[in-house]
Amino acid sequence: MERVYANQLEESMLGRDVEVAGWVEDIRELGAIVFIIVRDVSGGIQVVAEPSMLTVNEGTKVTRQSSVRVRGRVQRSRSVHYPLEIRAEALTVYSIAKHPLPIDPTGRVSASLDARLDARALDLRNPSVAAIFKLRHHALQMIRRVLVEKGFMEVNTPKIIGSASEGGANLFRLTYFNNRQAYLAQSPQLYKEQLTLALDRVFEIASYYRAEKSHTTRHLSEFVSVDIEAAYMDADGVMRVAEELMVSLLRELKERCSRELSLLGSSIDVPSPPFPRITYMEAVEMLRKDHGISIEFGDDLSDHALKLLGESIKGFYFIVDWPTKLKPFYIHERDDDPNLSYSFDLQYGALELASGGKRLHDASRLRSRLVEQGLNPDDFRDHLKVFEWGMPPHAGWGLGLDRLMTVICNVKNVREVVLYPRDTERLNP
Ligand code: AMO
Repeated sequence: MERVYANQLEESMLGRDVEVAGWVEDIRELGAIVFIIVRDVSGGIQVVAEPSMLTVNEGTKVTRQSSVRVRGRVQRSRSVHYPLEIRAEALTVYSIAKHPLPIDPTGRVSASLDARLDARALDLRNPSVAAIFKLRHHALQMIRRVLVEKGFMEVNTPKIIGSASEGGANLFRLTYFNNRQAYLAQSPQLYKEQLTLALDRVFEIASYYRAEKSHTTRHLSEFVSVDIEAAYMDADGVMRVAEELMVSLLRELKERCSRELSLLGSSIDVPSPPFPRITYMEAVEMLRKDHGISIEFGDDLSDHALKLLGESIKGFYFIVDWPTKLKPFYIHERDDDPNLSYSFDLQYGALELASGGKRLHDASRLRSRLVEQGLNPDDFRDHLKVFEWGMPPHAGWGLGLDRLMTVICNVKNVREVVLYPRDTERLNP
């Protein structure tokens, strides 16, 4: 018999025999009959059974969260929550959930985030938690679709690398390779730039690794980044790609995932491009005038400063034209003022979602910039040689998918939107 999911149960099935499979969410024994709520990934189903069906063998009774299959006839129910129910003819118990369970996945008994992450597989039986990962799944599909439509080719670059891609800090070192230092990739930066030489527009969605010492609600040791790089585009061009991607993504998620969004209490507005753009200098001036904070030219904007900016500028906006010395060696300085660069961060309020810019494509300037930033050009030999093979001008960005998902899902901590987060405190499960 064909398996039916909870969200497929419909009037036309009245009187028909069907099979459902999932976990027991609730059991209510009312004398001669038992109501069992069986839940699957798509929703809950009410099952009416005989009390004897609850006993498995040698007197063991089925418990909440056990895995079951029910065969029975679809009938109308009196429940306000479940207009249709299944009158069980057979109930198979595949495995009994051993109580006490570490958390209650119905969410009736609340648990700390740590306790939930320790029991993540079970936590995902909570419909609100599952909603986050359904949204993430749809977001990934839509991001891929939009970028492919814009002519970007999906690529996979190495995650074990021989030279740092974002400078020396925060690198995870590997000692496996004979006499050679290897690292886990912090980003696909150098590879995605090299690929524009022939493939023109590329994108990659992958995990990256940073030995982040800061224990915040937005930093992880392993995070997923959506990266793009495009030949013959400048910073404005790739900022437009980011705007169009955000608009399409949010519009479609609102249309297709309204149930998940409302479960999470998320009511994000679809922004209309162009997003506001403020320069680093304007941000510094705003912070001085409105909040009395003085920031020296070339200093980074602190968490506190970004929080204040985020209170003034709601939603998505870009901070552009950062001081060159604040940005990595590959960022192109402005033609009219080399102290500033063609760079941007995409913000959502106080939260940095993405950063990017136009890149240097001239080999000798790239080499000098490495030296200026205290890096050894010899370590970048393989990268620098590509720039002598006819490198096109190019630009790109990296978008933190996990951070974006916190905005979409209306949650504060990035760990909520990652299945098995990794940070300085957490390596398991
Ligand atoms: P950047 O270092 O700013 O830029 O990273 C890009 C985006 O990735 C996300 N991110 C993180 N998310 C969670 N935990 C972390 N530890 C973490 N680190 C970064 C952020 C950030 O905005 N190569 C450049 C991008 C480019 O220029 O194309 C880069 O890696 O959302």
